[in-house]
Amino acid sequence: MIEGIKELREKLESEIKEASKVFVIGHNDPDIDSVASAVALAYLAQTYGKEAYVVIEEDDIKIESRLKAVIDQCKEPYHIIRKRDYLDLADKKSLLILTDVNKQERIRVGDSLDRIGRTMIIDHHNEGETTVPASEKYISLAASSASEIMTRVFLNGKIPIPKDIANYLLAGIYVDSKNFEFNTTETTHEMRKKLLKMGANPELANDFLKEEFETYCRVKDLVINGTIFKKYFDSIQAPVNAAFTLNRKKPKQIYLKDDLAKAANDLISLSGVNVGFAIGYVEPGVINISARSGKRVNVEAVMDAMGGGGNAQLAGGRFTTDDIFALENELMGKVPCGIIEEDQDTPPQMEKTSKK
Ligand SMILES: [Mn+2]
Repeated sequence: MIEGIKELREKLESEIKEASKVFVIGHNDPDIDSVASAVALAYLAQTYGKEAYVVIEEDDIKIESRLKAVIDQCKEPYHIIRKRDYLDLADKKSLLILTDVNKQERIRVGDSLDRIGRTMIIDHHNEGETTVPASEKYISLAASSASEIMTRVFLNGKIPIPKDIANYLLAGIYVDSKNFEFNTTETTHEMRKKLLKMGANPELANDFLKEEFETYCRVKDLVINGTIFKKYFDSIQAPVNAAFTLNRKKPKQIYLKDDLAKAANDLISLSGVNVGFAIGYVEPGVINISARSGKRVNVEAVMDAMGGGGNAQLAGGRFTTDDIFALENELMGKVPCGIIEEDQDTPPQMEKTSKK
């Protein structure tokens, strides 16, 4: 494990210079922190004279508008490519850098890691069983963001940061720290000041925060206006209360998959709700269901019966259909598949908490 920023900068320099090409990847469902730190790394590799690429394999529709604008602006100067290009271009002498992520299932090229020779990780998230084996890694849980780490790398190397990248890094810090409320240290503020002095635009960062607010409103609106409750009586057991959310006024409305996950989380946080489902189109003709439950319903069993999957408390599925109400009806019929019998002598299920 790399300990300090100076060592990180030196390892980056030597690893990049040794490599034939450099590929950078952030986590699935990109956010401004993963994108900003990734383009900053691609730029760093360019300054060392290396061919560098950022792999972003997301359908445009799943990316929010401001982030999409950033990705579009970065496409040419920082060589944003798709996974298939990575598969074409990568070789055994290539270096892959993971930024803002360290787990195999959270990156699009997780199944094709044998294509490259060496791997580096730069992250601010906990490691786990599926952390990608890396030649070098720097993981700082104290850092607000991968953007903060990358800002420090540039400053440590006295490498000038282009204005556009300074803008993105500042936005990455704003969003990941939720406007300096979370994981914020003196260093976070120091990096903010340095980026502002370099001419970074705080308005762009604010736009991203505004987008967070818009997402919040979109999700709350869906939950407030689209939720109905249904009780399931299971013989002598206490009733199971299920909540179903979908946009009943504009059923064809397209949502981000993440919106539905957030809505389902909201439902299960309501007192008295044992299981919650958020249902919405993620593209025309394709519906996503996000399911969450407490201890009385196994949503894996419910979603399994629907043709989806997951675990006992967090599950979901993707369905090709144009009839959201028919799908909801079918789902309502499948809820009993997951109701856990009270009087069985089975040990209580382990509560699985799952964080994005
Ligand atoms: Mn981050």
